[in-house]
Amino acid sequence: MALPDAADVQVEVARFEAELARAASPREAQAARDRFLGRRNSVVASWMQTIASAPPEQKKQIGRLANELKQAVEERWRRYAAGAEAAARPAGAVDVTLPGRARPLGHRHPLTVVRDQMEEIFSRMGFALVEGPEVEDEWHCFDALNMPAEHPARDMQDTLYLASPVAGDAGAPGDRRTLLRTHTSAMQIRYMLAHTPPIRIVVPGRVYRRDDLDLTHTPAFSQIEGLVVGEGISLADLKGTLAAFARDMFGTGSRLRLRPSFFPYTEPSAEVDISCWKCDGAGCAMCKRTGWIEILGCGMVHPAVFEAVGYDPERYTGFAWGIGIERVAILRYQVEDIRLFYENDLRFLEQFPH
Ligand code: 2NL
Repeated sequence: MALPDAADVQVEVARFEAELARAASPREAQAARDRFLGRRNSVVASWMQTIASAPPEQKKQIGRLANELKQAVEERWRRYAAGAEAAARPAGAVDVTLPGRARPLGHRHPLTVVRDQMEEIFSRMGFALVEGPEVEDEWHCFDALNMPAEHPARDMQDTLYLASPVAGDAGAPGDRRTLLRTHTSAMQIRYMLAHTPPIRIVVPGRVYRRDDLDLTHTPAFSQIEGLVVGEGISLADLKGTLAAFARDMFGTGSRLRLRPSFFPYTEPSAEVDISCWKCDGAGCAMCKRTGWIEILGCGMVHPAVFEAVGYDPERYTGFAWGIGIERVAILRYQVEDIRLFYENDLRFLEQFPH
């Protein structure tokens, strides 16, 4: 074969275009492409072969021309294939072979994960899940919970009062100023007013305190409270219930410790520590070298609370507890600033199992 020169590139490209134009089917077009670009017996391949017999000073030039032809033919082929694909598709038709547009997949907030897990544990133990209003009145939030008018928790310094009273809530005597609930206990009062024992409920939800934002405080946070009322319910039932919860929530090796405390609505009252899940009680940074982590407050329901809802305190006893959801999440995930949970920065939120 004669050695190709620059003019031959134009000639061959024109010939390829003509063959594509003549092709009556995709198969014929592909055959034309193979005649120009194929590994064996194609135009480009035969040009490459001439390099071997060419004079040394021309080898480089022929190689360049072969490459130029190859690229020009490939470019024509890409254009032809795109056009053929578009022509085969009716105007306005959707190309169902296109990959879908990926949508970012959302996930639960870490506080929701913790809350869901606690709800699930208690619901498996037979507790009913109850939710109530965040706007409450002083009677349900304080009076009924053995916190009379002069109780310090009712102070404007601690509680967020609303301007207007809620109209016509029957059954609640006394002062009717409205407020943002400071604990979900107000809902347990509503539940007891509407039901007779036995009662086994957990009440999750957002609660409000008049606090400024800092590392450990927010004016709105969430908790889960529990309430059991029946005949013959004892402190042993309280401890057994919370121990079973701790083993499920924090690991089978969890041990429980009750320290005497005080709440107006329980007597006796206790703070509950669980053995540190990091060092198993040996003492580490997580538990501040004590081996124990304070996790919730609890107690036996105060007789005054039963009187407020019309239960006979001689007949019924019960226990209650309250656990902070943020507190558990902070301890579990070792988060140093509670505000991170509310800023909704995905770089923070995506770090946790969801
Ligand atoms: C805490 C722990 C607690 C309760 C909440 C309660 C509810 C009713 C009656 C009696 Cl209706 N008690 N809830 C009891 C003990 C502790 O919360 O650390 N609170 C500040």
